[in-house]
Amino acid sequence: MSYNIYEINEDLKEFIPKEIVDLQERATWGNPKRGVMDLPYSKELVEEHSLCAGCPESAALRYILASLPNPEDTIIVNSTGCTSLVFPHIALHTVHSLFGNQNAVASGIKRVLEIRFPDKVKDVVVLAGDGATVDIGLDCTLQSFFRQERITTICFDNEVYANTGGQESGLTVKGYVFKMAPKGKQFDKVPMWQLAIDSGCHYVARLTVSSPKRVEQVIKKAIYVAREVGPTYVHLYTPCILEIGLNSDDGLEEMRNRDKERFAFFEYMTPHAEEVINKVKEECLL
Ligand SMILES: Cc1ncc(C[n+]2csc(CCOP(=O)(O)OP(=O)(O)O)c2C)c(N)n1
Ligand code: SF4
Ligand SMILES: [Mg+2]
Repeated sequence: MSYNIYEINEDLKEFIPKEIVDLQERATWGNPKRGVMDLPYSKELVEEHSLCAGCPESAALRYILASLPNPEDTIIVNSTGCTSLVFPHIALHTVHSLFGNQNAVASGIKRVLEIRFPDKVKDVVVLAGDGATVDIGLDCTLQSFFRQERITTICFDNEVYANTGGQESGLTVKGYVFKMAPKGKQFDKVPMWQLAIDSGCHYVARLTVSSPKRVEQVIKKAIYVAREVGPTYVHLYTPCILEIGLNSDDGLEEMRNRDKERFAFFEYMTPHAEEVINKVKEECLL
């Protein structure tokens, strides 16, 4: 669906599903200044989901979708995991790839779109869990960085394979025990944000999703830099409240606690990325 090519015929409006009419009339299509401040007032690109009540992944998804500068021309590539439960409910182009392959699929899509639509900006954004991004998909993730693909990769790090019932991942904290990892993690958490820097990403950020505005800023920077320069990587802490034994209203406090330690806000950018970010700031798009 595109803001520019999509228009509801007034004569047929009464027969069009309300969801579609709402999107046309109250979504923030075509406004590059859209952001999380629009959430209370405009039509969201996701309204329903089947994640656990209070799951921080759902908040992360809302903030990310509200922050995309160009949603009508954005393609989201997803992988299997809890996040994938949300994708059928998103009013955007999405591709569900085989678990772990998401960065390879996104690379292909980005390249084809550049050939097919040379005069249009098409953003390709990968959204996947820690198991998909770092464990099973690490090869495809890093290779896309090495090749300097102009895509943004966002990792939802809940430090566990949540969707399959609680196996440890490379991003699980040392010593943590899960339902299906009873012996406890034997080695330290893999610092994926550092691997991303070492592998050629031009913008890298690590944060929790406790602050919607901060998530917005990071997502916009990552997307603008990916457009102009090369691969960008955003590492979000989205705790699995179910697996760490928290209640549905405890997610925010858990993230605020981690803001002070292993998920303290961290940002890296190359000089070229900084130039792009400064230009975007001058245009008041950040
Ligand atoms: C090729 C392949 N291998 C394994 C699986 C099984 N599988 C589905 S979801 C999942 C774990 C997902 O973990 P993560 O990426 O961390 O996402 P989360 O569910 O924690 O959000 C696994 C191993 C699969 N669907 N496909
Ligand atoms: S299992 Fe964990 S990560 Fe998955 S939806 Fe529930 S709380 Fe969220
Ligand atoms: Mg996970």
